Amino acid sequence: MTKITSRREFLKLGGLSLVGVAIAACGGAAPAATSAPAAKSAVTLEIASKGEELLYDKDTLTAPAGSSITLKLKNNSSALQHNWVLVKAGKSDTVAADGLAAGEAANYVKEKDANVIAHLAIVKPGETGTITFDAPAPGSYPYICTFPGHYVLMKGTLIIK
Ligand code: CU1
Repeated sequence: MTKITSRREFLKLGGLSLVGVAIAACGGAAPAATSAPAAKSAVTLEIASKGEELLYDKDTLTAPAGSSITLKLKNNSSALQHNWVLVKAGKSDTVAADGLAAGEAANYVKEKDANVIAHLAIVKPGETGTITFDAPAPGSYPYICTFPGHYVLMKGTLIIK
């Protein structure tokens, strides 16, 4: 009787210790997963349209390399629609033309355009659009509004350094 009891006790303890091992394994994995990715510096860039003009209020924006950029575009117009499209150097004309061809349903940006680094959807009058993206490699990148007729005037440069 004593032996059987002790075997039961043994099995109980064994079972409990296995549960303990399983919990310890889970507990050990969780902190590693959360602490693994290096923290990126986050920057917020704010830009707005200039009243009823076809202009952004800033022609230059700057952000550090390796940062996570949150860009906010406030549309200050009461009637005009705008977007914000970050393009690869020297590709503004191409992106604007392709955006025009893509049309309103595509927010005037060609789908999966390899020349586009990041872009907002069309921002309606009085509204604010927000997008978060990883800073591209150090350099200068043009940003443009691809709404029909705006691109020629509505542009600027994002400097990553
Ligand atoms: Cu615009």
